[in-house]
Amino acid sequence: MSRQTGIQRERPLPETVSTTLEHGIAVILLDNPPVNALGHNLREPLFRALEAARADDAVKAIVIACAGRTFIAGADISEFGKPPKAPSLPDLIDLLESIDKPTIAAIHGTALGGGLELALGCHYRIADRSAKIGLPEVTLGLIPGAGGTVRLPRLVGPEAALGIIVSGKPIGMDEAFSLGAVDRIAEGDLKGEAISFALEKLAENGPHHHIRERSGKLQVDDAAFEAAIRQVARKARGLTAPVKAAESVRNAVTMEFGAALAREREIFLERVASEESAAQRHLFFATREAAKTKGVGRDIEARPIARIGVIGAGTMGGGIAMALANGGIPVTILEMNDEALARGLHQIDRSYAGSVARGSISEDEKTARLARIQGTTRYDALAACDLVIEAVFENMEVKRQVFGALDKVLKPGAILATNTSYLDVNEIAAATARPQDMVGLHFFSPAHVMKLLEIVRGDRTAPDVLATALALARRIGKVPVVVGVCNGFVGNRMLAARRQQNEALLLEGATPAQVDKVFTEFGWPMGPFQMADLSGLDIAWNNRKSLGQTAPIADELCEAGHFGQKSGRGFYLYEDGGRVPVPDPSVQALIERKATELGIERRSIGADEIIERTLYPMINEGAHILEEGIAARASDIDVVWVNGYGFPVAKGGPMFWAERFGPAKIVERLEHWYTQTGNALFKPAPLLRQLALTGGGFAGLA
Ligand code: T1G
Repeated sequence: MSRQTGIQRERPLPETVSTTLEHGIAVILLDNPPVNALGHNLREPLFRALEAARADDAVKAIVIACAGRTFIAGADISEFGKPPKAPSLPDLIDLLESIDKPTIAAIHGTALGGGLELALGCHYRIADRSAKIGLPEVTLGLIPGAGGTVRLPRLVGPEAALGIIVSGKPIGMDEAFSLGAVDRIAEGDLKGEAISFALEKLAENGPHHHIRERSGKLQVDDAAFEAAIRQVARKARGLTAPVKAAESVRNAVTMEFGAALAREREIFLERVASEESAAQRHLFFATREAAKTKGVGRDIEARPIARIGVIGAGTMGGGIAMALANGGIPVTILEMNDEALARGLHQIDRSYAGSVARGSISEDEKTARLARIQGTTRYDALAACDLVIEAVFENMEVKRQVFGALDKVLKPGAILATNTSYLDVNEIAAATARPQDMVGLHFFSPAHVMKLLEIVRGDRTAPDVLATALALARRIGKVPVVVGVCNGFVGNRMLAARRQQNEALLLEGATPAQVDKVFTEFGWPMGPFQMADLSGLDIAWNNRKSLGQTAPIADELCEAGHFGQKSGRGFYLYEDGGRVPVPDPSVQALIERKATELGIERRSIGADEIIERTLYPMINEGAHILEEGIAARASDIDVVWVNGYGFPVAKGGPMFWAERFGPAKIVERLEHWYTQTGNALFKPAPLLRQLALTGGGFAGLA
């Protein structure tokens, strides 16, 4: 530390930046694997390299390029929330904009977040045809913090910039080039073409304009632009970042460049400090950690998967077949008879027709996906499959029969998977002579939409079977979490804990609509009763019956054939086959009658009590799941709940949310409700007690 300057001087950083001079062009190469994140270890040497290139008369132009699989994938997310180190990214871009020599960003892989912002600090951008560019900050609860919301509107126009920024989705080169975000598409050697491009620009003899000097594209149709911004708020589902990002894009249009930039930075720093962004940053890393599982290192090779069989063309089987076909995988779907098969294939066709009608896929894409799905009623038609996923009725005997039959027809090395949502995978595996080739692949309804895939590791599941399941999840765009065998695995086991209290709350005085309102205000897309109606009350009913458990209200609804949306009534009424839940007076009467029969006095119940009696038992069950090693990390539980059950991303998942106020508070409230209700559900898990005593947290457990 030099006392005069007060700037921290640390031990020399590994060389992540090197400069070569070719034909008077300084090529500054960044090399900070795995994704050239702009951490301090890259910013500092890059700053020095740019200063040197600016000062060096031999340098006529500058190309910034990256080694490895991608251009800069953004700021280093792991640095957020820590004390900032100079130079910052805005410092770097200010330096870039102080350089009059042509500066060119040579983009391959992805230029995301701060990586694109740095490229926007250059005069020009050249990119590989396969490259993608984007500003995904909103997916981290942030907004671009180094000029993205101010420079991109000047380059591509405010409307296009707004779309790119609030969606957080990267765009490809055709779109980027047509918008003017990149100046040239490289068809071969990117670095070579970037140098030729620089020489071309030099030959044009300037001037070279930085984006900050360009305002030609800032004209907007005010009414249309304001309408687009209002639409952002409607679509944000309560998340703050997209709304703030839209506000910052508007500033780029209405304010002077410097003022808009300063305001963007203020909003960015507010977002960095927010709980919402902390939660979403937690989920970024948690999702990547969840894909790592003990005993399945990079050295374990996945088995090749060219064709997949699906058994059952019902709601789950059909959705799974679509998820696979959407991922480019040929599928053979088996049903017991032609009629059931025709019904299943018709449902798939209807679903794709709906996507075409909504414009989410083209007619050609529909045809291509349908062409990948073949139907059969014969088991031997599955003989060529590398993997078969069973999605039949949730009954152990039926499952064992199916796997017994599969064991006879499938080739050696084929993988057998069950989509059971709670049954014992080891018991199913025992129905075959190859339990090592058995795994649970638990999809969530609708399977072609929901992101989560619970990969259930049986006692005998081979490591390469797990590696294959993880690779398959990536291939079809699912978020995998590897879990152990227990009833309901991670998600449904915790859901059962919440569901048990749901009924108790209704009997003691709450209404389905009141409970659901508390949940939607908490940030869930829908409440537990509406969700139960959507997924079908009969699934949980069959599970309860198989476990000898009861739920007085839901059981009576099911006995009456009221299974939820699919039968037009459940906890709510759904008129004319619609999806809008309408409170049903007969359900309220049923609840009150049951309460009387059970001698339960009804009273008014507040929102805090609803939250404590539903989410705390879930967290408690989560602690038991960690104790038993069913989940490897608390963050895995968060990934399950956010991607499979709609737990609000702004809260980061149940275990991350619990961490905000700590195990001690949870234990204290659990004990309160245990005293009140005598229900073992509220008995604090030993792990929770231990953390409450030691002051530790879930994050430190892994
Ligand atoms: N910071 C830190 N680590 C990162 C990172 C980042 N930006 N991006 C990836 N990693 C790590 C990741 O955790 C994993 O680590 C490894 O790299 C490989 O990633 C000021 C505010 C680029 C599309 O949001 O979307 O810039 O698990 O498994 O599937 O305005 O990574 O191996 O230990 O995901 O090939 C904005 C985030 C930041 C992009 C590659 N940028 N990254 O996907 O690999 S905010 C982003 C991605 C910002 C400025 C602001 C993807 C990828 P590990 P991976 P992949």
